[in-house]
Amino acid sequence: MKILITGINGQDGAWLAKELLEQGHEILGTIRRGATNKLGRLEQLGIRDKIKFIPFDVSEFNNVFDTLRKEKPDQIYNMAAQSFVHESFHNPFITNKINYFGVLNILESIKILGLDCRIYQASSSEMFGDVKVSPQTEDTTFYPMSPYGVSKAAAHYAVINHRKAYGIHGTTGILFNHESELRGEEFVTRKITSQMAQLALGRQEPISLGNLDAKRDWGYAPDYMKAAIKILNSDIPDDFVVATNRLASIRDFFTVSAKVAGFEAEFQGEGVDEICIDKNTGKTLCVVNKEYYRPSDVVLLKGDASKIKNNLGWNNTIEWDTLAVIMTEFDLDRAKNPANYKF
Ligand code: G4F
Repeated sequence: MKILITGINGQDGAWLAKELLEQGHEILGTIRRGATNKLGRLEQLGIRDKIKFIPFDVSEFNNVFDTLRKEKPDQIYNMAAQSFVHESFHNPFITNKINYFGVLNILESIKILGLDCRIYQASSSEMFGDVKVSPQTEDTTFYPMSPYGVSKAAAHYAVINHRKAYGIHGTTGILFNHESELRGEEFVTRKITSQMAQLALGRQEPISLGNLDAKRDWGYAPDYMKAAIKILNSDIPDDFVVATNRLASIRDFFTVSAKVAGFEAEFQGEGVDEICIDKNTGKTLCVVNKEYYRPSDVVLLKGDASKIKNNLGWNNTIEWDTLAVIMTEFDLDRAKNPANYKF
């Protein structure tokens, strides 16, 4: 099958491409013009040379329309996004242009061209926002708490609307936070594990973090990309929550990562005065910095993935504590042997 992945150079695009290549598919990957120097994740996975790259901006209708008319893919995974929630408060218009208008461009192109093409949209648990019930399911009401959450909710409904109005095979995966060794270092898990590795190698400057009280349901990105493939290949187009149904705080994740790096984390103080020290040496591992607070934050997210488990036979293999170990071990080795790593 000919499969087009937008945002192929991100964490999810890279893991997804690897899985689909292993299944024998032809992969086209769109990247923004001038971003050819940002293919480190694909190099790290050893798949860069197996992908046909198309310079493309998902927010430009003409780019999308011309590409789909020329390539006529059988399937599209829309992984292109401005995916950093904090950044969306500073750039709400760009966030919506990419995250909402991007998917609308794809849907409208499929409709106008009359393509027989399935689409998977990367929806997000951030749409649930200020949650009133827990765990969240496909039927839980959205209360987005960020311009990112608003843009993803609009995109989610656009897919559902095109499915119902025009019969397009549009599917969505409402993915809860998913992390891996390929996660960007601006996200809290990878920020912790990459900087924890530096602390283990002797760095003195502590890690600066924001809201330590936030709780998330963290899963493993490769597991979640297997879920995305199951969702798109299901004969009835539908929406599915993908989650582990386990909750941990930023402090919990930090504590496990610190242990792997040889520290015993002890949190002291409150609010902006909170710090974390290594109990054995007194070394300061973390301080709180207001700069990383958001104008409004999501307190907790925990998903119930019963629907995808029961209907499509998906299961996660890794939960947050194992994930913290995998990521910290990867970053410790990367810090010691940087020449072995492309990313
Ligand atoms: O790692 P985060 O930046 O992820 P966030 O905001 O939950 O979003 C991620 O998951 C979504 C799924 O729900 C995706 F749709 C989205 O694209 C992205 O992948 O932050 C997690 C929590 C937040 O509550 C944040 O306030 O960690 C808190 N936090 C505390 N200190 C921090 C920091 N987040 C970051 N990025 N950096 C900090 O220093």
